Amino acid sequence: MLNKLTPWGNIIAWEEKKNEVTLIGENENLKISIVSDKIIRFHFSKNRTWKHNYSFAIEKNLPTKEINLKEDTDNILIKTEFLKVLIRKDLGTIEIYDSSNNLLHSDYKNLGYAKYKNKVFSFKKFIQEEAFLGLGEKMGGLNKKGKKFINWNTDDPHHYPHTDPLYQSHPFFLAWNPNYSYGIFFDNTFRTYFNMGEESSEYYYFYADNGELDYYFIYGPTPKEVIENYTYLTGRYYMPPLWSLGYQQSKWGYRDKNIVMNLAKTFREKNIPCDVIYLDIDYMDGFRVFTIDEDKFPNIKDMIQKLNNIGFKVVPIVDPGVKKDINYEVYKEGIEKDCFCKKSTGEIYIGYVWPGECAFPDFTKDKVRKWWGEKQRKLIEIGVSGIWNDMNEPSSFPHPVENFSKSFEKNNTFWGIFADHSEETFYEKTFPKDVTHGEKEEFSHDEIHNIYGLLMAKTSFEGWKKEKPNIRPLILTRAGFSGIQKYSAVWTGDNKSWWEHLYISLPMLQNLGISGIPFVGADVGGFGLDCSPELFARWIEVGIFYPFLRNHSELNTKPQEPWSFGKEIEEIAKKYIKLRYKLIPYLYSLFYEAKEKGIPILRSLILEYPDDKECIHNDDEFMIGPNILVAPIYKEGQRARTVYLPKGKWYDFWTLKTYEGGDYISVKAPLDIIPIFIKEGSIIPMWEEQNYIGEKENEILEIILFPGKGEFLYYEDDGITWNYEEGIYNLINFEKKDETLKITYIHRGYDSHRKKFRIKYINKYVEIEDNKLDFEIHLD
Ligand code: MIG
Repeated sequence: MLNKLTPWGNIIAWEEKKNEVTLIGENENLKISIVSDKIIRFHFSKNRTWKHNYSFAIEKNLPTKEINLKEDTDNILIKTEFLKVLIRKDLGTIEIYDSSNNLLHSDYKNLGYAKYKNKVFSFKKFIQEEAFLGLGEKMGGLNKKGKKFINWNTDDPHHYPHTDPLYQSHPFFLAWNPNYSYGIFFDNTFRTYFNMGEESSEYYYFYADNGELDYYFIYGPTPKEVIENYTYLTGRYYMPPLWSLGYQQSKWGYRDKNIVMNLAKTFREKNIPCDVIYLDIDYMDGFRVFTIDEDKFPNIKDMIQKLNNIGFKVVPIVDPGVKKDINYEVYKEGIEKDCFCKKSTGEIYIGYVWPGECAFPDFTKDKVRKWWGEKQRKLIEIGVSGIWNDMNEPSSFPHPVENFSKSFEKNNTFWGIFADHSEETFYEKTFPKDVTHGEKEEFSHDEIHNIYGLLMAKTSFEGWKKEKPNIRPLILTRAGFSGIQKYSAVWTGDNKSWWEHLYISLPMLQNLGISGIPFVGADVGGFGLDCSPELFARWIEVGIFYPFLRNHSELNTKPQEPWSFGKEIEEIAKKYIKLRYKLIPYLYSLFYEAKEKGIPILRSLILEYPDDKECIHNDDEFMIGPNILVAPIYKEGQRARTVYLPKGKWYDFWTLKTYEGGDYISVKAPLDIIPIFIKEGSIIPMWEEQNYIGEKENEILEIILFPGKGEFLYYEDDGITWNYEEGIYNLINFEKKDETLKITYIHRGYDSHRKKFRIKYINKYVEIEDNKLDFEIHLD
């Protein structure tokens, strides 16, 4: 195949203008700009022009730095504080070195940029790439080396080990070895392909079906710094509303008011904490978006008010498909205002989703985003606290859904077409190829497809902000693209109640985190099929560590609420959900780090121990922040497991037994125990248990200390408003030396309910009033 490609050729000349170097190649040109001393952009022309001088993922104007360039007979050399980019004139090969002249990254021969018809390629030579991480939401383990992937947002409910693609596209990977990490963000929204050594042991490559070769080389050297730099480009998540860190309950089939009210009452009667109840498509009138089925949900505003009164928030689903029904206001308006996607012939594209024939909003248009945002008012007025965006790949069936679901139930054949990826299959479950987007039909669906979900989530978020400027929403989305984290939380779609899917959530969420998305979760208990009692117990044990914690399941599956599996499992679920609520101050502080630096809450061990190879191989463990290591049980009947503990001392969370890390240990795990280990020197802020956020004033913040030295940055704000953006928050640094604890306000802007710290250290409590600014206490 390689010989079919046209390389960009040798370099003939170069010119520099406004912090941008243009290298004139034999066949194409390359613009290089320096975003920072660690981020370099390479943007190649296509047919000697650059049409794609915009980005859907990077929404800010990137500053560029002055370029330090030197030329000799053979090479062009560009230097930043940390990097040297060397371009060989004869072949156009790009090599990147660190400041001590170690080769970090290199093009493969002259194929750093090559073209074949509309496709643009970049081939890279294997240097020391021992692992590839990131790439968003993919099946398979943590390390993507030796595998290949396609990015084309797809509603595929199977999630088999080889299923690809799924709902999200993140053309970003992090290349790791024990000495350094770097990342590449390929800023191209067309179908993109990543072959990470599946074809060759000499090279790996990525390409796109169309668009331009525009990518950013992102240096670490640590994995965390790569993520920080990547999210500097694509953006970071805001502080989530505090209640969204609570337990959330959902099911397709909560189909009337009584069911919902009884559900809420049961949580409170059983004293099982819960903050959110979801309304799936059942609440709508004939699946018409922004309507309510008044028969099943009479006076829904009152229902939501009653739920709010007992501590529940309500989040409804919003799908993009608008039922084709001229008597239906949203459809009528959409037609009048020219809001729907069209075919190249100019007629409105009609597909099939739950409501039957549907038109789909074109979120690339400003006026459509504004219109759809305003439509949300209807939901906001009845008192919802967030918006759940589904089907936004966009998913659209080629024939009516009734037929579709029948054939699906019978033999699954329809979905099977995704087993092979011939060109046509890409369009079987979404818009056809000839749909266009944009004010002047300037975009093909091929270009917009992967960002449809991103634009919808942006619309939901921005629409919300206009309607309720000072209340943070929970926006949840199934589809997304790089940068989705600016707007939304992400759940991993239609998994099944399989042990394999409990396992797969572990590397999948780690890689989503590495891809810049901190607020992630999989449906606890599994969406499709019936969950067994044991599987539910094991899933909730790990689920309380998912940043986004939601139990959700499909219509007509067996009940999956925490009490549906008998008393023993109910007690286990209760114990763990309560533990989740105790950990919320810790989790919320980690969200501050995510907001500031993009560092995920749920972390691959490699983020904390970047030079420890063993961490790459143990993707069935993860860390929550820097202190808590979780080693889930994900096999039926399993009552013990081996755990890899990185170097240092560790404490068993349950028994406080000490372990020396840097080795594998074996631990028992009876049904009600998930192995959890705490790093020496850890400082973990906790609240007392509560049934929902805000039930208690939390006047006491417990600070749990473990022997050894450590530090933790604690964050707090009102958990509701955007006032933190004006400095209304507190940041408190806890620093533990061997026998002293130093407490320092880094920022004091919020008058919290907290009156005391209760320091817990080896079975001893010390209570201190929080009325002095900085102080140090002696623990002995
Ligand atoms: O075609 O709204 O992933 O969470 O319950 C199925 C019904 C549509 C898919 C979502 C799932 C949701 C379901 N939806």
